[in-house]
Amino acid sequence: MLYKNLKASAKIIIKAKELGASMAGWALICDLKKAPSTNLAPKMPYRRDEFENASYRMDSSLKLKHGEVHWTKGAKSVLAIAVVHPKEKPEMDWWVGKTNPPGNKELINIINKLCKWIEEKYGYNCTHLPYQVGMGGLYLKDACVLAGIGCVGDNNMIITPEFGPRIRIRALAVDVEMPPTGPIDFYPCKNCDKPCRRACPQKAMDDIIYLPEDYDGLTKLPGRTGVYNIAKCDLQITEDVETAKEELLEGQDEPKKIIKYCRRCELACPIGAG
Ligand code: B12
Repeated sequence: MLYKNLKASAKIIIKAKELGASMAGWALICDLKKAPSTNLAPKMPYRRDEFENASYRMDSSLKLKHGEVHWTKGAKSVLAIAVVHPKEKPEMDWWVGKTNPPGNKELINIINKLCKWIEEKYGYNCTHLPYQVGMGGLYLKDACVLAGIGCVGDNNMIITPEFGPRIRIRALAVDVEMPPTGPIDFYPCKNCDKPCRRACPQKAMDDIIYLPEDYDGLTKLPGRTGVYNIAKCDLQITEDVETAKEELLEGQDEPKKIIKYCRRCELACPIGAG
């Protein structure tokens, strides 16, 4: 069954790269249903009220509970794609008003084109998954691990062998089973002295705040060992919004507020930094 789609799965990965993806890989929905974030997120205590109506918007028609994933009807596999966000191109991540940052637009564009191509070439039902879990998306980092794109590093981000954590991710789902392309045997943080954790201005990775005994014995916890504190990290995100300054960007007539979200834990990682 899985073998049957081997050729198509490889060709779709090649096409994703032709369209601009830096990396791409397949994960099975049945594996994602058992993955750490899917199971831990609904049990996590912290969610700022604003999460529901601001950046953590929920689609009320989906009637999802906190942290719950909406599994697209009939979907069997997910293609996770990653686009590199190098340190030298910080603007890929900048938010000007509510306009999607250029990097996000690039990902959306690739997935849109890829969905069209897959449907025309193979006749599979293809769903462009939203970014927000509450809007019908899924936990993209777990998808990346299962798809072999990288591992969850000690900064709680996906670390890839080539680009380190400096990637952004998006995904599509298809209604056929594709052979999974991961996980891979890669974990570069073991002997690293963790500049990522020291770089955090909110000290969001200094203490263990999740324990396996509080989470049904789950050993794959935020920041790998339970150290990643969302509330503290989110304080920085809020501060970044509040302190955003007006700048005149190329091609614009007047200065606009640009939100440059903190990336210190990401940029401090030596993997793939060149
Ligand atoms: C909500 C959210 C946030 C929130 C809360 C973060 C959080 N961790 O919950 C806030 C606003 C604080 C945030 C911050 C950031 N985010 Co954010 N965020 C998301 C979002 C929408 C959902 C994440 C989520 O809720 N995860 C669920 C919680 C329960 O799990 P978790 O803390 O991530 O921990 C899990 C993993 O570590 C995993 N895990 C641990 N070990 C192992 C081992 C294995 C084998 C597996 C499978 C899994 C696994 O299990 C843990 C749960 O048990 C995703 C997009 C998406 N749809 O997935 C982007 C996303 C994760 N964020 C991203 C980024 C870039 C950031 C920031 C750098 C900010 C920025 N400049 O954009 C920081 C980095 C924070 C950090 N060090 O983790 C990228 C990550 C890219 C990458 N290389 O990993 C994503 C994928 C978005 C994208 N478009 O690419 N984010």
